[in-house]
Amino acid sequence: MNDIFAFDASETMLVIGLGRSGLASLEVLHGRGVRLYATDEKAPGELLDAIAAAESFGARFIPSAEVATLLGELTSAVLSPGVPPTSPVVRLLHEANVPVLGEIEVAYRLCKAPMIAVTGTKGKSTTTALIGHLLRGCGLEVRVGGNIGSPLIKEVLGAGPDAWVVAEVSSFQLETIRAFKPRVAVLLNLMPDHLDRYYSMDEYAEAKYRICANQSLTDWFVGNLEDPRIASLHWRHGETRVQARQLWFTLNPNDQATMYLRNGVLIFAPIVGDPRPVPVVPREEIPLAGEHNVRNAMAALLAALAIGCEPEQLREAIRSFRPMPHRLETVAEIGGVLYVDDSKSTNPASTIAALHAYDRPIVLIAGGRAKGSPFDEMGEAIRERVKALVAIGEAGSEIVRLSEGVHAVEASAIDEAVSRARELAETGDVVLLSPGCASFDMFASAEERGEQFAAAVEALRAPAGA
Ligand code: UMA
Repeated sequence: MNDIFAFDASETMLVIGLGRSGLASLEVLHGRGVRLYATDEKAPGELLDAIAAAESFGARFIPSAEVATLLGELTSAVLSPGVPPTSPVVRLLHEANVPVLGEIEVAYRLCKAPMIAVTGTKGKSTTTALIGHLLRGCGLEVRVGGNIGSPLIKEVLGAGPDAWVVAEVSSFQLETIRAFKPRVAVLLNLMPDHLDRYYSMDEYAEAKYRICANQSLTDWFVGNLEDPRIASLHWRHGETRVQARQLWFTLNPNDQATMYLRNGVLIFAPIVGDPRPVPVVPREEIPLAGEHNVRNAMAALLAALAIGCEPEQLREAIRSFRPMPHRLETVAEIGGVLYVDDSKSTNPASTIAALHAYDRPIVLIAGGRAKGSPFDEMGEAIRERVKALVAIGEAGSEIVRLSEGVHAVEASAIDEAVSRARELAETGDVVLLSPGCASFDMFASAEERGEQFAAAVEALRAPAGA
C-alpha cells in the first residue's frame, strides 16, 4: 500500500467526522491545496454549521451512505478519533484499499518539530499541559495540542524545527497511527475505560502501547512503575516491546526507578552520564492536589529531563503551574466548605484518585453516562471516603447501589445537586463534583458540566430572589 502522502494538490482526500478534529484537518489540508470531501454519520440537517465550515474550506459534503461513489477518486482519508475504525465507512475504504490515517498521523507527517506524546487513562491533560509549562519555563518554544482539545494538526503548523510539540494522544487516536514516532513517549497508567469501544482491557492496553510502537534507541519512553501492566514492559522482564531508552517513575524508591520520592523530595537517578541521584523538587512545592498528581509531575519532569532540561530550572518552573480547568479545580470556598470541580473525571479511576486527594470529609456529586467500565471499585472508594453522595444522570442509581451504607440522594439537575450537597456539607468539608462518567446524558460536554457546576456554586452566595 502507498505509504507516501504529499497532502497537496496531487491528492483527493475524504475527512471523516465533522467535529473539532475533522474541521481542523479540512482547514489545514485546504491550505495545502488538497481536493477535499467531508462526511459524517449525522444527518446533514443536524450539521448545518459544520457543513458550512467544511464548505468554507473548499470541501464538498457527502452523506456517509454515498461515500462509495467517491472510491475511484480518493487517494487517502483522515479519520476523526471518535469514529471507530470498525465503522461502515472505514470498512468500505479499507476494502477499496484507500489508506485511512488518523488526524495525529497526518499531523505527525506535517510536523517539523520533535514531539513529546502523552497517553494513559487519567492525568493525560494535566501532564501534557505541565510538560508544555516546564519546557516554556526552560526557555523552549512549545506547542501543546491533541486530545487536550486543540487539534494537533493545527498546532504542528506553527512549530519550526527548533520548537517542541507536546501532544496528548488518546487510545482512539493511537489506533490509526502508522509512522507516528514521538521523541519521548509517556505512558501514565492503564485503568478500565472506553470499554464500550474495546472488547477487553487487553485490547485497550494494546491501543495505548502503540505510542511507542515506532520508537527506536534514540528515543525515550517514560513509564509508571506502579502500574502492573505498564511495569511489565520494563526491559528487566525480558520484554522487547519498548525499543526506546526507558525512564521509570514511582512514589516508592527502588532500583528500577529513574524518578522516585524520598523524604518528601522527587529524586532523579540519571541512566546516562553522571549516575548520582539529583534532588529535583520537594513534593510540597508541586502546586497540584493528590498523590496521582505527584506521579503526573514525575512523568512530566522525566520527559523534560530526557530532552535536556536542567533540574534547577524545572524546580523553578513547576512552582508556577496551575491546575487545569475542571480537574480538581477549586471554584469557591463558601461558609468554610470547599467546592471543587473535577468534571473532567469521566471514568471511575479518575473519581477514585480524586477521592484520595482530600483529607477533609467529602460530599461527592457523581454519575452521568457510563462508558462500560464497572463501578465496583468506585463504590468501594465511596464507601471508604465519602460522607454523603449526590447521584446524577443515567448511572446515578447504579452508583448509589454500589455505595451501600453511604447516605445518598439523587438529583435530576446540576443546580439541584449542588443545593443537596450544600445541605449535606458542614464547615471543613469539600463538595466534590467528580462524576466518573461521560457527560452526554445531561450536558454537551464535560466542560459545560463543570461550568454549570461552578455557576450553581456561585449562585449559593446570593440569597434566593436577591
Ligand atoms: N461521528 C461519525 N461517526 C461515528 C462517530 C462520530 O460520523 O461513528 C461524527 C459525529 O457525528 C461528530 C464527529 O464525528 O460530528 C465528532 O468527531 P469526534 O468524536 O472525533 O470529536 P471531535 O470534536 O473531533 O474531538 C476529537 C476528540 N474526541 C474524541 O476522541 C471522542 C477530542 O477528545 C479532542 O479533544 C479533539 O478531537 C481534538 O483533538 C475528547 C474526548 O472525549 C476530549 N476524548 C476521549 C477521552 O479523552 O476520553 C478519547
